[in-house]
Parts: sequence; C-alpha cells; structure tokens
Amino acid sequence: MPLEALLFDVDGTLADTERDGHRIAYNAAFAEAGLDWDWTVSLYGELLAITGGKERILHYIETQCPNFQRPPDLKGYIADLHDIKTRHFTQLVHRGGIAARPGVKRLLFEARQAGLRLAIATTTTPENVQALLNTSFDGVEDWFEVIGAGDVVPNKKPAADIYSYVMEKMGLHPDRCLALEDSFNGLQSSLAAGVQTLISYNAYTQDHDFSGAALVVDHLGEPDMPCQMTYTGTVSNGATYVDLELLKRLHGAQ
Ligand code: XBP
Ligand code: MG
Repeated sequence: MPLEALLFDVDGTLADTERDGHRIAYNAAFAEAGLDWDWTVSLYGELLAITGGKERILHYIETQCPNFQRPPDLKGYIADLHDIKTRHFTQLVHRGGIAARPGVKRLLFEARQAGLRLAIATTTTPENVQALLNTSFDGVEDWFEVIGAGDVVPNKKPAADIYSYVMEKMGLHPDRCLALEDSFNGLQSSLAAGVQTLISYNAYTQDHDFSGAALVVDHLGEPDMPCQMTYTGTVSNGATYVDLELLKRLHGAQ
C-alpha cells in the first residue's frame, strides 16, 4: 500500500505546547477565576495522563481538592473555566510564545510538495490548533484536509475515535496512513485505529512505553541537527533525520 497521508498529533508533536503553553494558560485561568490552584511542572506531568483539558480539571478536582466547594453545575463550571484557559492559551500563541519543534515545518513542506494528504488528529480544542498553525507554523492551516480536534468525537485518546474520524472523513484506509505522535496515550489511539506510528518524544513523554511504534526519535531532526533514532530494523539506512523518504521506507517495510 503506498503512503498517501500523514496524520499529525498537535500537543507535544508539532510543538512543545504543554509545559510553557497549556500549563501556563491553566494557571492563568485559575487565577482569573479566583482559585489558588497551581499546576507545577511536575504535577502537570502527572496530570497529562488524563487527556483533554476539561477531563484533566475534573480529575484534579476529584483527586486533589477535597475541600473544593463544588458548584451545583460542576460540568458547566469546568466548561467556563476551560473557555478562559483557551483564551489565555490562544493569546500566548498569538504573542509568538510557542515555537515549532525541529524538523516539523520541513517535513510538512516536503509532504506537501510530494502531494501527500495531511490531517490533524488531536485531543486539544480546535481554536488552539488554528492559533498554532496560523502563527507558529506561518499560516499552514489550509494545508490540512481535515482537522479532527477536541470534542468532535465521544472518546478522546487513548481511544481510537479521533484517528478513525479523520480517516473516515478522508475516505482513507489506515494502511495508507502514517501517524506522528509524542505520547503513550497518542500511540494507543493511533495503533487502535490501525495506523502505523512514528513517535517523536519530548521531556514529558521520554519515559513512556512506545511498544508498537514503527520508529522512535527524540525529535524529527534537520540536516544539520541529527536526531536520535531508536529502531531495530534496517530501513533507517544511515539517516540522521526524519524526511519523507525515510517515512516511505518505513511504511513500505511494515
Ligand atoms: C493533548 C491534550 C490536551 C492539551 C490541552 O492531546 O491532552 O488536553 O493538554 O488541550 P494531544 P485542551 O497531544 O492529542 O493533542 O485544554 O484544549 O483540552
Ligand atoms: Mg500529543
């Protein structure tokens, strides 16, 4: 099966958004709402096991805030708090606060030039994706045929839903796609949807279990910035960074 499409995760894969982006935005929202909650770098690393911002806030309330006076409409309260967080996050992105990870723009450009189809499969809120693609990625939003994001599916990662949704919209079989992810939950989601997956991990996810990934790298790399590849097969063929040729070889070897 030829490789026809690349399906990209967003947070942690396109950009390191979590520690200095989402975490800061949550804390700003908590302060604005008069809450004394502080999601430190290490606490946030633990909370990342719960995907989705609203789900993460609920989990935090349930596990770490025994004295919190729950409002009668807790779901509505969390949704409002999360809206404030989204405003802070998108403002931070528009201020240029989040840079693309190494090699991502180059790979997107190569894939686009070669006529591959591109899509996004993410847990994050659609506004966050738009803000990121239109600022940190120089306005490439319309390069993506489908942007599957947030509450558009009933079950967030690690469920397969968001990948299945995107491929159904594109009329594509998983055998013709390759996913790029950064985390255990993301990998479970793409694999459950039957998609071969490359992992580009980051500081929060470096110790995750990536069993089942086709290739694991510390970042995609650049011609002058080699990446570290964890791969036991031969298709890497001396490559020092991830380019489209390598992805095609990986895909052909599966
Ligand atoms: C990342 C997430 C998201 C973000 C916050 O998932 O779990 O919840 O941390 O985004 P992915 P929201 O890597 O699959 O994008 O607050 O908008 O939910
Ligand atoms: Mg991710």
